[in-house]
This record gives sequence, structure tokens and C-alpha cells, in this order.
Amino acid sequence: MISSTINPTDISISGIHLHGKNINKISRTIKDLSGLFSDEKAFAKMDNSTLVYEVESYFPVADGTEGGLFFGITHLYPGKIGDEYFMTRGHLHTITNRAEYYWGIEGEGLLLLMDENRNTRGELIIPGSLHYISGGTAHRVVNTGKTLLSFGACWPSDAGHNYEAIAKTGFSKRVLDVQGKPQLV
Ligand code: S6P
Ligand code: ZN
Repeated sequence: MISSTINPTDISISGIHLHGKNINKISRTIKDLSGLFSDEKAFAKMDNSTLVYEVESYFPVADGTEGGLFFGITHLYPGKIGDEYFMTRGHLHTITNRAEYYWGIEGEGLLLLMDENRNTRGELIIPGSLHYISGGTAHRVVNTGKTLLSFGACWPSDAGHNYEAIAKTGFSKRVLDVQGKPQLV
């Protein structure tokens, strides 16, 4: 086999991780997530350095490029703050009509999808599940399981991320542990 055809883009996926020189990795710890969880007292008791999620992304073109695609894998740890499960910050795309795919790789969780009228629904993420996030839909992932939740994502390189709207008004529903079971409330 000709080696240059094996990995022409300088990245590889091994198991649930991306490797290569063009991979961008970010970590979100408790200190990055203030204001997100409903139980502020429980949040204040958490260790600031506790890792909540990590994102490995492949950006083959510059951020903002029209017509390109980005690819990422998010690893969301299991845990709770009060009764609320660990979750991603959640966002809209800056260019609101840009869509995205998510798919489940490992673990179990819920993808929260909120439309322009603030109606929120949840889709079950499990290994092999595929989720189409249409434009204008705010998206957030919640780990409702007891193990690491890893999911893939593919989105347009000009989509951009708008976190402010979600930081201000949140989603209209939260996922809480109600008597040992995850519920959208
Ligand atoms: C990017 C894609 C994911 C998220 C990641 C973290 O459009 O949706 O890579 O960035 O899951 O979530 P958040 O809401 O903190 O960006
Ligand atoms: Zn997105």
C-alpha cells in the first residue's frame, strides 16, 4: 500500500480519539461553566478544576471559510451538580441557518434541541445514533449515564458559535435526576 494514501489529511481516528498535527483540543472544567447549572449552591461546592468535557476538533480550513466542513469528537464525563447531569454549554450557530450532524459513539445521553419558539425536545444519544440538527436550533448534550459519553459532530466551517444567547436565557428545559431516572423538566 502507498503510505501517502493511508492518511492524506494528517489525522487519524483511533477508537474514540482524533490524532494528528491539525487537531485542536479544548477542555471545559467547572470554572468555565458558571451560570449554567440550576443549583448554584451545589455548583459552588464543586472543585473548579473538575473536568466536565473535552473536544477534539479537526479544522482543515480556516474558521469562517464558506463551503468547508469541520469535524469533532466531544467527550462528556459522567457527573451531576445537585440533581442536574453534566452537560455542554450549548449554542446556536452565528450564521443561524447552518445545520450540523451529531452521532453517538460511546455512552448514553440526551441531545437537547431548542427551536426558535423555545420548544425543547430531547433525542437519545447511544452508540450509532445519528442526529440531524437543523439550522436555527440550539443544541446541548447531557450525559445521563454513569460512563463517558463520546459523540461525533460535523458542521459547516462558516457556522460560528453563538454562546451568548444560551448563556442569557438558557434552554427552556433541563435534564434532572428524578428519583434515579433522567427527566426533561
Ligand atoms: C460544534 C459542535 C461541537 C461542540 C462541543 C462542545 O459546532 O457542536 O463540537 O462545540 O460538543 O459543546 P459547546 O456547546 O460547548 O460548544
Ligand atoms: Zn454546533
